[in-house]
Amino acid sequence: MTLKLGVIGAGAIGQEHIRRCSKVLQGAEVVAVSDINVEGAKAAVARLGLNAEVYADGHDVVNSSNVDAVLVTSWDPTHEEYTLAAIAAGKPVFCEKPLAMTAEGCRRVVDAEIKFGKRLVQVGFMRPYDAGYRALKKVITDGEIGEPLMLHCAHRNPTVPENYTTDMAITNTLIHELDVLRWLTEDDYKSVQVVFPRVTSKTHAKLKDPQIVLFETRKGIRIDVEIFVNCAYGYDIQCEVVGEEGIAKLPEPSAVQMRKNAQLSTAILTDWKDRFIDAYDVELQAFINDATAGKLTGPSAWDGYAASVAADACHKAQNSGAIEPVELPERPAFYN
Ligand code: NAD
Ligand code: NAI
Ligand code: ISE
Repeated sequence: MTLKLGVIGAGAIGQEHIRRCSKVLQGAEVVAVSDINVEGAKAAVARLGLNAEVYADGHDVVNSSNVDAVLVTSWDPTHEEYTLAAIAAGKPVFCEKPLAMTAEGCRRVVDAEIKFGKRLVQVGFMRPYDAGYRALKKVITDGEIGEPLMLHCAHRNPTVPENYTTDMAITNTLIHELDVLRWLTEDDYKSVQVVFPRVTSKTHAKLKDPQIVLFETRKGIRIDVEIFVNCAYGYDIQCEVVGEEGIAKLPEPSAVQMRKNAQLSTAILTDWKDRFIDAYDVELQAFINDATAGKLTGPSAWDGYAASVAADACHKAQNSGAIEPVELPERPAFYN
């Protein structure tokens, strides 16, 4: 059986996901695409030579009788609306992160899914599908470094556009760590503080960059994450886990080592599309397989909610400068 996909949002990642679902992965076909920039959507469909209907309104994609499942790859503030629409239509939906702009919005999705009575939502948290993060997690769960005590992480982008603001460092960027570090440590956040170092001259008036986010988890692990989205030199994701008996570090992406002009060098990637290219393939193949089988197993609406509860506390901490509590309610049995 071929799963017929409708995609809402044909920007950077929308086009990437349309390409991989059409040309790389098995068992799916993109039959409908929409974008508020309709000409952009038409151009994306034409470039890939697809036989897909282009709609001006995302709700027409969700409600098309030809569409079995939906990918939401439009701007962050649109995710909640389209995900709720897919649930109302009873269709599986892969929603890029964040699931919604606030925990309250994510909770509406969780409540709608529980009311529907079956999991329909997978959130686009791809890092748990990344081979490097999986290897790092195995070292921890095998007990090779003892109990984790501290994590030192960095999320660096070379540059961001003018419309990227201080709060987006949390909802658009840190949200990946907010999810993957819960998964990695099998723990939840207890409190958070945000510290602003000297500001880089490469940023603009509406973005304080870099930021340091400090967490304490329920088990007492201390985590520091540097978010630096105008770091200039590359796209660089770091995660070091300090345990009782040793230290484990996220592997670097493989790159050829060069000896040339009296230099020893390895290239650093510059684009998120390349850094997690395999993980995006794996997460979406899982979604296609699971949606076809009628049982989703990937990052859930609850995971999206848990990350947003922490994100809300980070926003509060950005503004107060204080240590703010992260209060995640108990997980409903539906998600066990
Ligand atoms: P983008 O700006 O390149 O693309 C977004 C597209 O959505 C644009 O083409 C825009 O016209 C369209 N759009 C906006 N509102 C829409 C609406 N209501 N209906 C339909 N289309 C709409 O952004 P992007 O980089 O592709 O990011 C898209 C989403 O993917 C974001 O939510 C982002 O957080 C997420 N993302 C995730 C990762 C990841 O690593 N998991 C990487 C990149 C982007
Ligand atoms: P983008 O700006 O390139 O694309 C967003 C697209 O959404 C634009 O084409 C825009 O026109 C469209 N759009 C906005 N509102 C829409 C609406 N109501 N209906 C239809 N289309 C609409 O952004 P990008 O980088 O592709 O990010 C899109 C989403 O993907 C974001 O939510 C982002 O957080 C997420 N993302 C996830 C990544 C990941 O690693 N998982 C990486 C990059 C982005
Ligand atoms: C983007 O939306 C992503 O999700 C990337 O993975 C992240 O590194 C970047 O900061 C976001 O803007």
